[in-house]
Amino acid sequence: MLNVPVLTQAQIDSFHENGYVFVPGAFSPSEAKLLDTWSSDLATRPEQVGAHWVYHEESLKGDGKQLISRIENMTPFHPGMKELAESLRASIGQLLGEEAVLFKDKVNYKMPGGEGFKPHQDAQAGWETYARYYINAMVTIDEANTSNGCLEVAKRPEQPKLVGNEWEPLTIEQTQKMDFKLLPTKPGDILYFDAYVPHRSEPNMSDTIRRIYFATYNKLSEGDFLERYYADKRQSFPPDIERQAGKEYVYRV
Ligand SMILES: O=C(O)CCC(=O)C(=O)O
Ligand SMILES: [Fe+2]
Repeated sequence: MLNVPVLTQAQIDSFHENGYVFVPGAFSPSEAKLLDTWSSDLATRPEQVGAHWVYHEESLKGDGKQLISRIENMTPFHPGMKELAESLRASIGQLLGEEAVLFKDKVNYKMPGGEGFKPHQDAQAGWETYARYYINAMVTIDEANTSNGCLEVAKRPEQPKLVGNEWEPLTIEQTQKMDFKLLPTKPGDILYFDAYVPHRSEPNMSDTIRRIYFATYNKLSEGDFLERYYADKRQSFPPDIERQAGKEYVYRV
């Protein structure tokens, strides 16, 4: 069983001031080990239509290796991952000031040779079509550091709003005044951040895997969008095994 993290008032206040709050060691080493086991289990399961969604990428190391870049839509298929998403819901509710509901969940595997992420706000990925506001819980599975592409976070606009366009990363002009800070993290650490916090990360050119779990929640009072979100995404950016030959699918944000 995973513990249910509970935030202090100081952590809640800090989140409201900055749009994010970092909670080191929120899960114990033995809980972090469970997340490691569950993510490895998912990565070795056969890929099937109608199960969790697996996306691949070609290694940047030039060896032609096909890597798992991420696995999404896990909670209906994996009781452990469902428990993880559920265990974070209460603390997200503390930050939202009301009951939270899961919007989407994924593990970014960022294997050796895995690509980084261009600077963006998560809400740029079309999220405003569904609810008005979201908070992510980012749980570190493997140590993330400067050599394997840990997250980097910049200050968000005072009011939560988009500073860039939907469906494209932030531009050089939009990021030139931003100060991205490296956030090396350890297994079991949680970063809570809202959908307007600019962030990015470097590719992983090291020899160690860097898996991080991301679960995104919105206010239950705005609606439960998980099924609709994945139904829409299945049309525009389906998992690799559901893709039509000859059709091009482009990852946008
Ligand atoms: O895994 C990372 O380094 C960042 C991922 C991210 O920002 C995203 O998936 O939206
Ligand atoms: Fe992101």
